[in-house]
Amino acid sequence: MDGQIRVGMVGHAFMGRAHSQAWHTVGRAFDLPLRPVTAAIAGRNEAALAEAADRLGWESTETDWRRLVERDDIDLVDICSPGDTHVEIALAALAAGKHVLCEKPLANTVADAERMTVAAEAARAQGVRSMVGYSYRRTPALALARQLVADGRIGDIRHVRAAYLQDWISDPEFPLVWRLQKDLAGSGALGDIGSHIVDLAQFLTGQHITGVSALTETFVKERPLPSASAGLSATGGTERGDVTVDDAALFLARLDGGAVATFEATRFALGRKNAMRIEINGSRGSLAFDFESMNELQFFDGTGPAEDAGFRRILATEPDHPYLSGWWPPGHGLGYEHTFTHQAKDMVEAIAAGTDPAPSFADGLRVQRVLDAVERSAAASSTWTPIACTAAEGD
Ligand code: SOE
Repeated sequence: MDGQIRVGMVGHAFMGRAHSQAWHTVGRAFDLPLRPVTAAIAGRNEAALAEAADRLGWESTETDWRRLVERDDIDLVDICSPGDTHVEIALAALAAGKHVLCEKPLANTVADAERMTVAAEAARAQGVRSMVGYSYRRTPALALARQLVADGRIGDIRHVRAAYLQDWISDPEFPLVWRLQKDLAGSGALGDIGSHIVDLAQFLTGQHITGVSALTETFVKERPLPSASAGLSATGGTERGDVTVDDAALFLARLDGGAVATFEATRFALGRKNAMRIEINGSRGSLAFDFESMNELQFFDGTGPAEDAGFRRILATEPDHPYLSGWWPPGHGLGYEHTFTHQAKDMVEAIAAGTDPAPSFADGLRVQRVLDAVERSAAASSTWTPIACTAAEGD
């Protein structure tokens, strides 16, 4: 690769923007063994693609991702397109000997995730590396939390309590974007944001989810189509379409190390913008985190004297904290985009070292199995216990 790693990215919406920022920034923040080059960007609409390439800083464009994957001057394919496209692009890229970074969730189904994992493991034998983009693991405060758990600082894990709360689709007139269509997104809040907290719970505890009991709900059953929502059609009405995904997913889980867990994912929590929260209670202490205060980790050390016990705030901005060597003096803080920069750093370093970056496609498949189990549990009514009330109690 003559000191470079040439990236070809598919997609240029929100994730395309975040990944572009990361590829441009990572070499300025960290000393890397290979210099990332934003060589090509692929998208379907030529005009929008040209504007994105200019704004996001990509050297060339392809209106067909297949040509991007086949180019000899591309070393790594970065998949930032909707979930239904992941499997086909990843399989083609791996077969072409390209390293692959794929946005989350890995796929829209377990079957597709299995195919991607088999292909990734076969390509690995040829030195091809692959990773799935659960970027929140690379928040310094959460990487620190993982270290504290692994070091036994909170003892045996009893509880995991995770919630990912947003509110960007609480307006019933918000259009029927791809994240609200099952054939494109695979699921709703469950796969879009629930996948993050499933991955994090397993990453932070080092334990795997072995079973779930779940319920899901769709609050708004139909929405204006994106094209119609831009204005009224000739008849004065707007075309509308059915929402085919969950608006909220809540589930209980057991982990293989003995912990019990609760998960909640919704995009209807009015006032919560990107409140990805996780708390871990152990036999010797607890950890708590809220992404809306992403530089901070709350730590309760249960081994100290009672009179001055309490949660203390760790400001994860010290040079020794994970990833901080590349950034600013203590207290200056990082943001959402830096988790993607750290993701790019770890991917480039793994490729240069010939090691396997994490989370792997196999890790992504484990998350996919949990998402699938949640949907099957929610569809079954076997564990649901309705409460019958008398007239006197009010129905
Ligand atoms: C929308 O809910 C979204 O953009 C997710 O798709 C991302 O994975 C998350 O990082 C932010 O919110």
